[in-house]
Amino acid sequence: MTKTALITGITGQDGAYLAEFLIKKGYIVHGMKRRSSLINTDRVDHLYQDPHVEKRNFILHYGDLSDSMNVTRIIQECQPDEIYNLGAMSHVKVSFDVPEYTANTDGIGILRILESIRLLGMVERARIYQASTSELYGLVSEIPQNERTPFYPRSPYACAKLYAYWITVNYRESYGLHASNGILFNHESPIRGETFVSRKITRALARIVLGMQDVLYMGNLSSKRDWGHAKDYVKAMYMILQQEKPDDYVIATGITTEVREFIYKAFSMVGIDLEFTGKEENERGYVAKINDDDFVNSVGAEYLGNFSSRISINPVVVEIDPAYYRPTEVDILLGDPAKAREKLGWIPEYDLHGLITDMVFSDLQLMKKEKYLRKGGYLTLNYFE
Ligand code: NAP
Ligand code: G4F
Repeated sequence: MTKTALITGITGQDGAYLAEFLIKKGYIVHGMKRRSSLINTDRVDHLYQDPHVEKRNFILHYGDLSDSMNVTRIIQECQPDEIYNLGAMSHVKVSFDVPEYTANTDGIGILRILESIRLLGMVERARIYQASTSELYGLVSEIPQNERTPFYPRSPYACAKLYAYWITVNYRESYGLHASNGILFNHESPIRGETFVSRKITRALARIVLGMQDVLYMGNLSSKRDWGHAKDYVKAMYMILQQEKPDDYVIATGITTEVREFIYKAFSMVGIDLEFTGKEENERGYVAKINDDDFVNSVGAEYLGNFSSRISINPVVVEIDPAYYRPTEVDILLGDPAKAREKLGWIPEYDLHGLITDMVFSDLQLMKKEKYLRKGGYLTLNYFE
């Protein structure tokens, strides 16, 4: 029997990888996409099928998690066996700017899905995945964090996700819905949004070595995150919904790394040794050494001369801009994925080195293309914050 899945947030990082993964498994995938003034389906364009094709396995519907009737109608039309609720205003810093919108989408969005399932009499049919987050742990009460660690949210985003977590548990306990939370720690990829820290770093690194940017401006370099690869994490989402009983799972690598260290590792991929001096707002990262062979092999011989001469004048490539600090910070996240390993059999394929390699080389390729287009006189987009 062909299964049908509905993914909210299909145009996002996880939505795109999950759609690809489920289609390979033979699913018919429906996705909710928002209307935007510019087309925003870049991440899923390779899955797009012309609406005139018969028996499509990838179908997009206009929708928004803040619109109850729209959510109910889409579910009624698709009759999904599995619903993955990935749609969210997912940027923690931005949630301080748009707290009410964040609460509506990230908090109440899942309630609209859960209620629709009840109203449509689909309790026995549809399984539901809620994209919960390690941000719930916030001001952590223990290290590492597992499924029993208390929550202490530190942002409007995390507060909204706290409601979403508990309403998912409540509908499971009240009405017997097959509804589960994946408490996912940070996961990144070459298609990560440009303003999350990992992608901001790998994009800036590529631009700096190619001579398109001088300095990377950062916020808090000392916070620590448990970073994995999004490709591994969407597999966990699928595995969670294949379990006979619904439950909640931590998905993480079990290793935590400072933002500063992430930057150091990314630059070392292209033969650049960084050193950091100074404290807090006066901290700077500068190029201490260029390993020419590694630079040439990874970036290209034609870029070495220009980069070396720029660095000889000013070696500083990382500076602090307090505008990127958050009103309340989450200092350390480190997940314990033992339950997922034992019950789901989930084991990630990528480690941090593999993740950073994937991102750095993808952004180098992307920026070389941009540079080439600019040289040819074509307009390219910036994607800055
Ligand atoms: P993302 O790249 O920011 O994608 C978010 C998706 O949600 C996009 O498709 C976005 O549409 C959509 N969306 C935003 N507001 C919406 C609304 N009002 N109605 C319907 N859709 C809406 O996020 P991600 O990294 O893929 O994360 C997926 C989910 O996992 C999110 O819920 C996030 O909070 C959660 N999560 C992420 C991580 C992580 O490290 N990546 C960790 C834990 C949990 P547009 O493309 O139109 O903006
Ligand atoms: O990459 P970030 O913006 O991710 P954050 O805040 O951890 O949230 C992400 O992971 C959560 C899971 O734990 C998801 F639920 C959420 O949706 C999102 O995907 O920031 C990571 C760290 C923070 O401590 C931040 O203060 O990096 C620090 N940071 C330092 N400088 C910066 C910057 N973050 C960003 N975005 N930009 C900076 O310039």
